[in-house]
Amino acid sequence: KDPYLIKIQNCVLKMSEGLTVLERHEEELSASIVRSHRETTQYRPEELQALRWKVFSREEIHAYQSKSVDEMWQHCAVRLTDAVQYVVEFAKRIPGFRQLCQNDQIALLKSGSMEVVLVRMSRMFNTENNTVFFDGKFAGTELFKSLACSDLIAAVFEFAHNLCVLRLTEQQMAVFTALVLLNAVDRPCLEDRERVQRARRDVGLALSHILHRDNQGSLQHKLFQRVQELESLCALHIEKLRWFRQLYPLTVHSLFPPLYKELFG
Ligand code: CLR
Repeated sequence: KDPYLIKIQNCVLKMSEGLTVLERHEEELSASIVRSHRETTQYRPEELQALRWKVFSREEIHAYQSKSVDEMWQHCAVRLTDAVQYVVEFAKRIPGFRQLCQNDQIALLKSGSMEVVLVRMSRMFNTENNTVFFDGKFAGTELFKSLACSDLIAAVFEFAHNLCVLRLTEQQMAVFTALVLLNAVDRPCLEDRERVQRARRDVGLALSHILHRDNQGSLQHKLFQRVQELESLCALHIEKLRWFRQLYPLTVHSLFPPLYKELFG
């Protein structure tokens, strides 16, 4: 009965207990995020798979291309806002986001909601013909011609393509998008930065936990690279919006969805 041995044993016991408690916490957090993701995505992966044969015809593409610039912008702003609305619903169901004050929730959504829409876009992407599910059918970049921002469209499609080939599981996608949403900790306007930081750390741990459990630890680095691209894509989106607003102030003022203007305007 060596008292030291007993002490060491107790210590080891405590440590292993602590580890499982932490892991259990991560499992619970990811499970909750996955549930929120599933409840707030319009289409399940198998539904999207079944819709793949639906592509726009030449005539339909032509109809989109014949719209005026402001008409097409308004149309896309409405579609984009629909997608953003699902992301807002997703955010509200994430433990750690829910508990933040309203000011910080809005600050995070301003930078993160477009980023999450773009990550989610990769679920709707078909790499075989480089099309995305938009307005009920699969559309290529040419359909967006009358937006007159082909550089943004090309960059957004390339991003979706590069993310799509990583073949994330729905669980990985869910936790990754939660992390993207909580990522803006260096924004100056946050009231309770520490709380946001804590939430981000928890979700980050949950992500690396599931990636390692899936034996896909190498994905972590690839996902971080994608996060940097997201930031420049969103900056480009805001820049294009400024340009458009200068040309068509009234369209933005009276025809764009209020939520779109609140988040990006
Ligand atoms: C994202 C996934 C959604 C469906 C959807 C709807 C609108 C699409 C969006 C996706 C991706 C980004 C998109 C947008 C319409 C316009 C926008 C292609 C596919 C591009 C980036 C242009 C931004 C400028 C507009 C505000 C005019 O489930």
